[in-house]
Amino acid sequence: MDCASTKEIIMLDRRRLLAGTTATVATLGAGSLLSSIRALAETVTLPFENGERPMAKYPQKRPMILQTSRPPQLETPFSVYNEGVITPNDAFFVRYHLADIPLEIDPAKFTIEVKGKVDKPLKLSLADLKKLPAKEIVAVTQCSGNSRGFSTPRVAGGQSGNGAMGNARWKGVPLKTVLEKAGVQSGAKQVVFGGLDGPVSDKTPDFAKALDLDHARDGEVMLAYSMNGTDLPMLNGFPVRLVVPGYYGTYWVKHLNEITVIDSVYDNFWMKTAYRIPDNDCNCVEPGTAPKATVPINRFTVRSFITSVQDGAKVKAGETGLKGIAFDGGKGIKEVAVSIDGGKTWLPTKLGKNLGNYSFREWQATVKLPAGAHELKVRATSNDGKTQPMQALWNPAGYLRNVVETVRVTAA
Ligand SMILES: Nc1nc2c(c(=O)[nH]1)N[C@H]1C(S)=C(S)[C@@H](COP(=O)(O)O)O[C@H]1N2
Ligand SMILES: [Mo]
Repeated sequence: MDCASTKEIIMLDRRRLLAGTTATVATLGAGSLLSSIRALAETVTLPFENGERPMAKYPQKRPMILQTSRPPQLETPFSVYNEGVITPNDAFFVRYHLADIPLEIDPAKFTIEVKGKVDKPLKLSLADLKKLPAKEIVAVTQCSGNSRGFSTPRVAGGQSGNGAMGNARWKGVPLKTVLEKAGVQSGAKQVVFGGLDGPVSDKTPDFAKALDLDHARDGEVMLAYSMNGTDLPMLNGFPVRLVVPGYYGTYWVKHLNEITVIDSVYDNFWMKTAYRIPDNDCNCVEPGTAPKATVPINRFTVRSFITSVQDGAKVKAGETGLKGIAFDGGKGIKEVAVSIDGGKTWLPTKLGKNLGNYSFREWQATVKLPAGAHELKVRATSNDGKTQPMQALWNPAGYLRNVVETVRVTAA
């Protein structure tokens, strides 16, 4: 997508908007990317208290669940995960922290600065970046707050359902290559990443995240300029974002334009105060209590979902096919089991094609459901033997939710 086509999409949407079939989001100014937003008459109800959300249509997106409009936060309707293991770009969730997001970016003028403790500071254009050897990886990104709405007791923060995750094929340049080009100086400890978006008020801390130098140079962390074979959608970080396989979305800095090598541990608000988890084996605490010590959130815990049937559904008694997805923080999925009796007994499932350890892995099973009510459960185990708890673990920010999921159905 180039700049012109972004505008086309905006104009297209505005034309539809002027057609006046739906209500508009009145608080947003005219003439911007955001003015093309349409709040739709349709709503969805996420399965927790105060779960009702409007659907909204944003540029380059199909109707999505609107969490907030300033900044834009869109959740993927859960049925999308049943379409396939790759999440389509137009259904990929959107999360921002700061309302001043880029509305138009000229890819011909866009540059990424590499600076700080390097021998040779760089200013890379998009064309420069695309000349470097590229790599592809299929990887999930998931917001730390994915599924937070289910936290019991409830916690502050965006009340997301399970749709703040997505799996895409990313193409770009390993960060390692770029750091080697700049020449990291001895004594360097971390690399800090900043994007084009910023706070509306100068009291709000700008969004930036850091990775340890070894992690930044692992050859997997990459500067991605392509998502599922095409340019990144504007709202997912056009033209370049950081891809940090296996790590929570907070590190996947969008509209990445600043890479700074530092010789200390970065301690801005987003590293030192926000996005931290209890520093213990379960990264959890007794519900309602505070952890003694915390560490920055890092790798995903192992999760799995049933996607082919929704909670509360009526199904035909007898043989039924079940299907879903599983993923973890990068070891890969060893097995997925399902239960049709609320977790008393477990049945094996067949895993789908392996797209790599960072991807969603499809699973399928055929089960026999006698007439009556059933509690279906799904539980994944990763290649390092980690599995999902039967009872949800709790932490004050509602992160890392990976309880065994339950889908109640009635067979008749
Ligand atoms: N520039 C920028 N990058 C960002 C953020 C942001 O607010 N600004 N949010 C992060 C968070 S918390 C998440 S979960 C992911 C979401 O990526 P997506 O919007 O492409 O789904 O982007 C990350 N990168
Ligand atoms: Mo996030």
